[in-house]
Amino acid sequence: MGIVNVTPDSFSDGGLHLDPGRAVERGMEMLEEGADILDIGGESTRPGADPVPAEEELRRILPVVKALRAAAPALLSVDTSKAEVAAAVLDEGADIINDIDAVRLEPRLLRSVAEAGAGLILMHMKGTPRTMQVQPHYQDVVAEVREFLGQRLDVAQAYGVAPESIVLDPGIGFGKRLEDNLVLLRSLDGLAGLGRPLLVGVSRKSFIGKILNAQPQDRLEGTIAASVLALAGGAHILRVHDVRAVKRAALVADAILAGEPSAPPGERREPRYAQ
Ligand code: HH2
Repeated sequence: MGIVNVTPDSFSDGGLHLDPGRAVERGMEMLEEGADILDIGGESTRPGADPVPAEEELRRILPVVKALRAAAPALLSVDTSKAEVAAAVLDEGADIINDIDAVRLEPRLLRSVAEAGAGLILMHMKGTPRTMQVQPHYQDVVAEVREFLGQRLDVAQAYGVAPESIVLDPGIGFGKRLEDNLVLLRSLDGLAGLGRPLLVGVSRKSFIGKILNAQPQDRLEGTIAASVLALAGGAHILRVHDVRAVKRAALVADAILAGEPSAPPGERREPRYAQ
């Protein structure tokens, strides 16, 4: 999954794709690099980020969703927690809603997803982007994340979202200390019992910066290491900025894990969980 942030303030690529033309260009480039899904976002979720009103979020992303829908047969995901935004992008043909809030604030978002027969990503976060890094603390981070995601999975299904449309995400970097992120990445099998595919987003995140003492633009090797280990641990979807590099690493990792080479970039293949 390639990240297209149409924001002025995202932590690693803020402002780069705020112009809709640039965002579409980068999305198309990521598809050529081997992305199977594009995740389009109009609000930064970095720690301490200010919320963006729905109108502004839509102003940023709608032209991008429309243009990519017209130009590309790829799966389009939209990173939003707002029901109004989700309804509007689903009307424009978006395939997936990626909600970092796991639909705690706006459960009516679930009705739109269910009606559209769309995909849904439910992510674990402790608190909100504003508060999440203020002294997060867990007794047992894997158990807490598993319980939270299990509950949100039940709620989504109660609203009529088909279980096979749902992907779960431990929310690396969202209300977690360095050690919590490391434990989660080491223990993805602890979430396998929920029976849904896992998405993992480590790309350029600050836990890598802390280990390497490196700025976001200088975290590629760390991103690749964490992504490959996530794959080996059972992740099905990797959400990344650097599609070309991670895709190539993932193809080699996948071939080792599966015992046979998988399709190179550009050739679509069935997701592993569908086989
Ligand atoms: N991480 C970010 C945003 N959305 N969605 C899911 N499902 N999982 C993630 O790990 C995740 C996410 C943060 O990364 P980025 O989009 O690069 O930064 P920003 O939120 O500052 O735009």
